[in-house]
Amino acid sequence: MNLLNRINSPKDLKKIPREDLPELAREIRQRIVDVVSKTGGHLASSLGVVELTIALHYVFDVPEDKIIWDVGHQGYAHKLLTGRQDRFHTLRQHGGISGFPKITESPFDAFTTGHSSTSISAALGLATAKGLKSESSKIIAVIGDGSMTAGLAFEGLNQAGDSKKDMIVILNDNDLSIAPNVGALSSLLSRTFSAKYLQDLKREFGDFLLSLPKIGPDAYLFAKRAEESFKAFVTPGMLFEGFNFDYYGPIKGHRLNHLIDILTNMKKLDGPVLLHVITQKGKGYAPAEKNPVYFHGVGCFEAETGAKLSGQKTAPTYTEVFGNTLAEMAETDEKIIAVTAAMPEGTGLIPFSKKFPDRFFDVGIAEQHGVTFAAGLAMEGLKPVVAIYSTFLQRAYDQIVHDVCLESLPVIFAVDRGGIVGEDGPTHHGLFDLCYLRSLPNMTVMAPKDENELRRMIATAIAYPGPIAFRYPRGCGLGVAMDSPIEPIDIGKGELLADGRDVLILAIGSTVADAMEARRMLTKKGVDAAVVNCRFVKPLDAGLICGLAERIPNIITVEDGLLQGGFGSAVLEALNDQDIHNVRVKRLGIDDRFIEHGPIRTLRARYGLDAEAIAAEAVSMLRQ
Ligand SMILES: Cc1ncc(C[n+]2csc(CCOP(=O)(O)OP(=O)(O)O)c2C)c(N)n1
Repeated sequence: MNLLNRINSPKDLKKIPREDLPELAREIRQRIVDVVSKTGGHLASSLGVVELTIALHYVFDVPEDKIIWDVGHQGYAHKLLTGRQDRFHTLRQHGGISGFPKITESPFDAFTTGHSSTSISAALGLATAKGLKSESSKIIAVIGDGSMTAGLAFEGLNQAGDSKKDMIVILNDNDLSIAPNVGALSSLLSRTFSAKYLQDLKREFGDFLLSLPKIGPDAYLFAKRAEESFKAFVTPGMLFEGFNFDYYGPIKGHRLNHLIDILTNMKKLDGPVLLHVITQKGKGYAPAEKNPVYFHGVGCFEAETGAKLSGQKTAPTYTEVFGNTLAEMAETDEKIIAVTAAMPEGTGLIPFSKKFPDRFFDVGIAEQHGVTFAAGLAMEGLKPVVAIYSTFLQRAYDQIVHDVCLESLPVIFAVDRGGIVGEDGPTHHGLFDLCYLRSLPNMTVMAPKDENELRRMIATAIAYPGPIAFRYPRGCGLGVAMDSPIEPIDIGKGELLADGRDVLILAIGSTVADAMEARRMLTKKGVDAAVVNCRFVKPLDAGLICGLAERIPNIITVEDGLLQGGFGSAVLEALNDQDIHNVRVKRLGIDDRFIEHGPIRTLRARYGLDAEAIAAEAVSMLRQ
């Protein structure tokens, strides 16, 4: 029938008769699977909200009305219905459309998202502003049950319920975060069955009471009140009604007619309302329905079968090395505890969680809580290892400062996805960690040059008596041999990998391999470069660096991160503090900007962090 091709904006969607909408949903799913199988992306979450997205755009008038997609990873159907069909095949590609809503990409995207649990706060901000401007648009936040576990979501609910602003929160409940959702909220939400059972009971009992002569209506009223308060103890509605939201649901999220009727009614309501919608993650694509965890965020696959397209994986990923090493070390050290914030697969902690279920904690999407929870564990002499992606650890900055560093508690931070992460783009690049961690008193910050050094840094961290972080990149290691037993590294000791006369390249983490490659290129051009694997951003090996700088005054620092306050800045400070002024220093890194999405190698080349860029910089420095 090809209905999707006729839709260039939500106005076109409204022209499609209701009875054809299930066919449209099928076409949207087909398109999403076709494209994501080639580009990779967040498949299962997007498939789960196809009907909800159609219904929302059918009933509301975007862009005047605003829909905020929490996290935004479920927004593919929204992109298809809001004028981005012709570019949808460029999803997550360099120069193509983003994998998340982005206000600079489309006027139909009401808020830029990527990190979870911001939608309610943002919606309340928009609703408040609309109120002050006497505008009557509808504001809708769509938030998953996983994202609802974050404190930020409850901070939003708390103010929204009190302010009584007109806004609609749609709780998209599929019982899953990336992994199965965790915590008390999750078990409360899964009581939907008992809620339905209770509603049926209520209807029957009410009919019975009303049928009683004379006392019937009074008894009914009394029973209704009692029942309301009883219901409040046992249904998910209790929670949201406690926040002054009018709670509706739970309703089935794949019945289009039903959804459209309910949303049409909700459009007429004032004040804060919450609609609880039950959806299935991966809906309509059998492989994703069967394995929604795998298809949450997936690489390229065969669309027919869902089978993974085998890339050339030459070495284990840093994440795998971290997870396996921690599980190995935990066998002989029972104080080691692993903490993840809703990312057990993503952080490589599944082997640990299976071997040591009592020492593994998934705290939900609650990075702030996870860090302070770890501080509590450390107070009791345990060795908590908090594994959080660089970008999400930003959430927990005050907890790192106030609850960990202030009293120098031995909490270990395994900072995964440090540096440019690729197709997820600016909301997810881990560009700030070296800057934000190195500025903290008592904190030690390391970055390994390869996966064997990552193992050594894990051992170093486990043995260290204060706060310590190691940050490592997304993707495969270099395929190096692994030492056994694992030797810790002396704190603050860098490593001179190659000596030279002409130029001194100071590298950290994943840039060390590029620095060595640049050295090989330079040798061919007759340039003799020294390369240091600095290992520590804090404490920096100032002795080694300054000693070399006195001999080789042309210095290049290179880091996979932001320049301001990062590794190169640390080098400049060290040179200055040791009164070494007769040097030229060029810092390579990301200069005061957010960078777009695209393949890691493409972005590293574009922003001058790869071997070619380092070599070119050395040549130009020597020419001057
Ligand atoms: C602050 C933050 N922490 C972690 C993540 C990684 N993350 C992306 S989606 C997701 C699960 C979201 O679950 P839910 O809200 O239920 O949405 P679903 O995918 O199940 O539809 C997580 C943990 C994130 N985006 N932001």
